[in-house]
Amino acid sequence: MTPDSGERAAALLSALGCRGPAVVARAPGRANLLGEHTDYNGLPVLPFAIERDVLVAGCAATDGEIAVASTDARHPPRRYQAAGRIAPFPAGDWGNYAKASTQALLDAGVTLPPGGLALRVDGTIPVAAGVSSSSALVVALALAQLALAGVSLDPLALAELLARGERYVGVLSGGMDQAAILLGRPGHVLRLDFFPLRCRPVPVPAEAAFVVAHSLEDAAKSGRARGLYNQRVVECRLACAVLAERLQRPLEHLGEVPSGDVLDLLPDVRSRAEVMEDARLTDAEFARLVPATVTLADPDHFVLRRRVRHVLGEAARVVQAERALAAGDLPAVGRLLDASHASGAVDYESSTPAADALVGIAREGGALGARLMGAGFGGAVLALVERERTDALLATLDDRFYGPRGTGPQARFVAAPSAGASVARVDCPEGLC
Ligand code: NG1
Repeated sequence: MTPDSGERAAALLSALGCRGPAVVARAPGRANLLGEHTDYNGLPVLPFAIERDVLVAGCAATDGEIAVASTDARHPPRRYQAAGRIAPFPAGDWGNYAKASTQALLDAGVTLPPGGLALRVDGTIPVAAGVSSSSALVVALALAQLALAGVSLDPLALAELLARGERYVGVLSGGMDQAAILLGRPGHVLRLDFFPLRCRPVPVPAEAAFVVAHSLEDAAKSGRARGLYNQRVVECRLACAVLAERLQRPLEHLGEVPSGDVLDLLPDVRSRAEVMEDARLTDAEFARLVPATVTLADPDHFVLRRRVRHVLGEAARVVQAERALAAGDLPAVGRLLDASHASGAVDYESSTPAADALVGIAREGGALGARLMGAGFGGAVLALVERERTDALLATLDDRFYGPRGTGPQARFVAAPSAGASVARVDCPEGLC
């Protein structure tokens, strides 16, 4: 728990008015030093948990339903039954994140209390900013439900379970966020590898500091960003299928592509019919890679070569950054951040003019490197800066980016690598039991 979270937890418990034992779960947001759009390709990332968090207080109910409420007025109360296949609320409804967490636990065979649960949420993570407020919500809700069910799961297994579970909301997400949130460690970034999930904490040199700066354009997965993100995921899957055909070997994801120059084997832009022919896919095989139920930005236009160039280059940058951190070479890490941003902007087309401008200002303001973080299409930039130059960087961002746009300092903050999620039992909230 952070210093302010005790008070926030007390307020949540008081609003719930639990008459028996209660729990409080905390899940932080995450930043990502390097490794964007690599996780779902089975390639590594270097994220860290931040101090901003989601708290969920909960206790048993008696009406047989899960009731979820939030201190955020944009998130009205929601109720649902926790049994079988839970039908989603309309797309974009915040309650689907709660249903996603419950469905994941049911799918894993967890038995939830039959009388239902009352859950109340409070968060300090900026929403739709690429710092994983949605995954923090899913993780905190899952930890609260598990604790109320008296079940504890291994964090790696839980991270994989919730990564799959979050796809309930219609996004083909990878596993970086849930793992970073559950496994975060103060003073460290996490080298995560996937399929299966593995985690290696990497110490961050003491003189390094990180600034998260919002581009002032939301990257809402409940809106436009969902189709753009899903499009990138299926483009990678289709590129992988084309490579499997060209190399005449089975490939499940781009992480299995043998080293060497494979880019020349890929066409750049393909229609659905062309890519099916290139990869010799049947309708059923295409539907497995590109499920008809997910929203895409453009279902008949797939960019292949440039997407793979970003993904493979980004994975190499993660490996180089881990080495540079171990050597204490922060300027080298900064250069890798800059290269990541350029690759995301040009090859992955996931940046925006506002994010490009913010990255440029951050560098001119003394950052060693800066890049758009998370899925992109809006959201926040991460800047790496020498600790002693942090205030100067913040002042430059305020003067040159936020001031002219009429926004105060709330849009940017210093993010320290912090502890991962936790859950505590409160045996007698406010002496009510
Ligand atoms: P954000 O920006 O937190 O939505 C998304 C995915 C990650 C990863 C990054 C891109 C979800 C929940 N998370 O992160 O798995 O693929 O984009 O690196 O969709």
